[in-house]
Amino acid sequence: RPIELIKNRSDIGAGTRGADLGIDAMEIAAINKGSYFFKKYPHIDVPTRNESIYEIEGNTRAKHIKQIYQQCKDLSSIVENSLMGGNFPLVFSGDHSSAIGTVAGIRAKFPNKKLGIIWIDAHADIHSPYTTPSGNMHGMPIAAILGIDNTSAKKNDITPETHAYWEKLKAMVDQSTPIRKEHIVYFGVRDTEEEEDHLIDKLGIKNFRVEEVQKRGINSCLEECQTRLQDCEILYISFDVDSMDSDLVSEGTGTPVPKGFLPSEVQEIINSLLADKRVTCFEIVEVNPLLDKQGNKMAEIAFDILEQAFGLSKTK
Ligand code: DIR
Ligand code: MN
Ligand code: MN
Ligand code: MN
Repeated sequence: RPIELIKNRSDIGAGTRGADLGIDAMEIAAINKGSYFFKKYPHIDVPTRNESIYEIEGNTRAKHIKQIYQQCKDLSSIVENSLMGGNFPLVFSGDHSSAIGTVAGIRAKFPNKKLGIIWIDAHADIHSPYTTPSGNMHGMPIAAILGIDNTSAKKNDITPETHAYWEKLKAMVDQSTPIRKEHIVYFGVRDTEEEEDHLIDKLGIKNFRVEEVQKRGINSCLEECQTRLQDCEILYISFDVDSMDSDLVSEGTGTPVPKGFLPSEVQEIINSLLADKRVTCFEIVEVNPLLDKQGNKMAEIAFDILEQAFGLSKTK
């Protein structure tokens, strides 16, 4: 399938501004390397609603939820159309709340196929407005995708508007063939809150921790991942760059976390996963050049990973 680039420049789901600039930072990294990666493939720009950052936000437990809903809806139809056209959508997003839209688009095109999700991230992103410590919606996509919200662990009061939009966000993801909790696999999650730990435990979601991957070896972990996802007909990979070790990637991301993967480890994981023909869509998120302590290093590292994963062949 031919690769189609989708540029979704939105950062309103993160706590710090600037992840929307990550996409252009990666393109600049490519140009500086003399790579034609971004010229080689067709691209679509998703219109952004970042201007809502100037509005007073009443949804303090789900900041910018109205605009994020619309952003995800637009991204969803663009991903759906890309898949309709027989393409492989390679999605560049700002903050990770976008994944609700991406998965909604995949579900819209393939409502009856069993979907597996591989989430490479320092964070579990399984909060809801009821449990979030920050109100930042990039910490919530997995909960929306699974249609769960852990109201039993509820500690936040939310406004009726937040409630209504949260329900709409969950409903955006077609659940005719429900996405199964055992078909979500984390790699590198190491910075979670208690409510998230409870939920991950309760649902039994597998997390390949950094130390496990390093001790057991990448291949053994990937084999287990394969077994866990063997019933799936299609796969989506979501790559949050904060999965990598913050000390090695110059903190060019909104919520850097130490003790993460080396870029080379992430590369090996992604390359092996992409060899699986069931992979239908890939997304990269959370590159924030404004926070980079070493020029544009995070974007350069992220681009190198993508180029090695996708750049060598015209199709995926
Ligand atoms: C934290 C941080 N769990 C929160 N989450 C991040 O605010 O929900 N997710 N950074 O990407
Ligand atoms: Mn353009
Ligand atoms: Mn994330
Ligand atoms: Mn993260």
